[in-house]
Amino acid sequence: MAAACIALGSNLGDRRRLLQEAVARLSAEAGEVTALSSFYETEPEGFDSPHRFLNAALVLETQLSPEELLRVTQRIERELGRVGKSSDGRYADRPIDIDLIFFDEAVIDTPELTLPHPRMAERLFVLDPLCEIAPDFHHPLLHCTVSELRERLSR
Ligand code: PH2
Ligand code: MG
Ligand code: MG
Repeated sequence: MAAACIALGSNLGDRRRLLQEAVARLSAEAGEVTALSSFYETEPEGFDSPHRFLNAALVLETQLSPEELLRVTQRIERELGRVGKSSDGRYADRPIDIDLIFFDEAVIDTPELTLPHPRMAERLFVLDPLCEIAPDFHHPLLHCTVSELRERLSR
């Protein structure tokens, strides 16, 4: 059994319902959701959009491998209306985004999957919710905890 930390975001449509539906599907199809953060209203970061995000994080206890979990999260994104990601590397509005942040202390770097998530340490919209539910989770490459990462980022 592994503990995965997952970040959720939505800035299109009924954001709260979409986040709740993503949580329900993850717990039905991928394992047991053992912690769920509050929902955080955030400004779009890294791109311009009038649509604010709701962001959240959860901890999932799972028997799946990281790659299997990725496939499940990508299928749930499609089922909840996410259309192809931007090919030019720019961010776009989306009804749902489900990102793997940690999978135990696994370090993975393949074309499909990078763990820990390579930009998590720069993102308050990931660190704030994660800090609420998993402050002591250890980053296997930065060798510090989520709450230490959160303290390094000033508002
Ligand atoms: N996700 C991004 C880029 N920018 N900004 C906010 N506030 N919340 C997000 O979830 C988010 C973002 C890429 O996935
Ligand atoms: Mg993302
Ligand atoms: Mg994503």
